[in-house]
Amino acid sequence: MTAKLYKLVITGIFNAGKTTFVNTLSDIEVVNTDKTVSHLDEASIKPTTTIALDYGNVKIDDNVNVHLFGTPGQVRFDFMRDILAKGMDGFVFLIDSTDSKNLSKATETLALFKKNTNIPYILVANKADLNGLSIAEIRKQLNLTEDQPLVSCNALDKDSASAVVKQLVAIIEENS
Ligand SMILES: Nc1nc2c(ncn2[C@@H]2O[C@H](COP(=O)(O)OP(=O)(O)OP(=O)(O)O)[C@@H](O)[C@H]2O)c(=O)[nH]1
Ligand SMILES: [Mg+2]
Repeated sequence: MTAKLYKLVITGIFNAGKTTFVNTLSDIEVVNTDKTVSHLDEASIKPTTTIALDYGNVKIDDNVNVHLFGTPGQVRFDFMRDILAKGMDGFVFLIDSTDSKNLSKATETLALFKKNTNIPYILVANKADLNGLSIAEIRKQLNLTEDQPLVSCNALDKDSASAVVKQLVAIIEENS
């Protein structure tokens, strides 16, 4: 049987953990496009940021192969999200559970990405290994409906990132 091939986009706001997620999960050497952060506020958070994309690939079981495309997070690269989203089968939206002050920004970005599409997605409370907001708190603050899937993840851990992708693939397959 030929393996199924899915294109998934890993997105979210600045510093959510998108590049880390792709790097941790990929079976192949990843293409990253991180460059030095020029904006002072953001440079105080971390030195580099994705300016175009991250690309990796993972085989999640004998029958399913996944292309992983990580987007930039900075607002000025928003146009790259639309480019990377073309032809996607689903998307992972990472939320930094330790960054409570930017939850409304995450909500706005999610709304932009979901606009005019019924593509399956999964919301992820990332950095679950740190002392951030719980799933219940994020669910409440984002005003999520029952049917919106939200799971926790530690993007530094391959099993944790893999579990997220497996859940999204299950949602895609249920919907197809
Ligand atoms: N402890 C912990 N740190 C994480 C996790 N995910 C990402 N990080 C850290 O968070 C920081 C940002 O991670 P990146 O992967 O660069 O985030 P990004 O979303 O790609 O950032 P931009 O491309 O700049 O938008 C890095 O220092 C990572 O090591 C996680 O699950 N747990
Ligand atoms: Mg990145």
